[in-house]
Amino acid sequence: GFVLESDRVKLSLPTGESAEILLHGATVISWVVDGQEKLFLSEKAALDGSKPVRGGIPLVFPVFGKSTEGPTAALPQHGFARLCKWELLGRTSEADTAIQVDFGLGPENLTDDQRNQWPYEFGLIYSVNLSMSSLETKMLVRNEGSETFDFNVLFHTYFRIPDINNLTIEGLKGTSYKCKVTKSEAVEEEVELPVRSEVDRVYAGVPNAVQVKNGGETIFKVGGTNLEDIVVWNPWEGASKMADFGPEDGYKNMICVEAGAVSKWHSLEPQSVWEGSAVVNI
Ligand code: TA6
Repeated sequence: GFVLESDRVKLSLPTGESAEILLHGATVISWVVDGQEKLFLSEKAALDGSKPVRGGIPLVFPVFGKSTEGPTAALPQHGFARLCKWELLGRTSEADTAIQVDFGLGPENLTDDQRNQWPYEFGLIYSVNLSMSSLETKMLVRNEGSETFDFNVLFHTYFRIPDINNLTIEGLKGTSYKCKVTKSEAVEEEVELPVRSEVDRVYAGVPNAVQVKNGGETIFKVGGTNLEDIVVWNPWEGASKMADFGPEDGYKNMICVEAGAVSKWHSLEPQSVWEGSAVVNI
């Protein structure tokens, strides 16, 4: 099923799975499988468009983090995609086992300030595909201008998990990463990476799908196409310093495992298209 409300789209399958996407940021804020919510959404998250959503799957484009130089330096952290109201393009397919909805964003949807901050002619098409045991998010970036531009893309996915103290992440061993907490670089040594304190790492060039495990059992498998990097983030007790993070100990029930193209710039020539997708399997 497909229901359009004033500020969101609701998708559902006859077998009970569902997803909810706000037009604000085209942010997926809910994904339910087997009656269970799979995404973490802060109880203090602003859903009215006044700020990016703290939880769900905010979209990062055209810059990951905050640039201090270059063509994205004027943009706020993580760019504008998560701040804008997207256009609903419609449902592109619907069957008993899967349903897809597409959203679009271009310069016409930006404020004058945002257009001045990043003055390129671009077109984004964001597709969310709900199936019985997976959620696929796909971004198509088109350069509609006459100047080459550089960009990052990332699906900033907040997973809901039973307990951070039982969590491990498999699939990162041998991959080099940059750690923002310790401001260092290293190669991952752990087959199963535990998260028992604040973590904020960009793993560059992750070869295969990554598994998020609870007590040794895989609860999410994160794979994709053309998204070479994985960011792992948990703010730990630092969550209490974020005005929109709640409950205060909610960090115990979330982990961000974010598929993206962020460790280097992707360059897109005029009239070219780039496409990347992330698939999360239960
Ligand atoms: O993806 C990790 C990260 O870039 C962290 O450095 C952390 O700050 C987080 O995103 C949240 O950023 P936000 O701008 O949503 O507060």
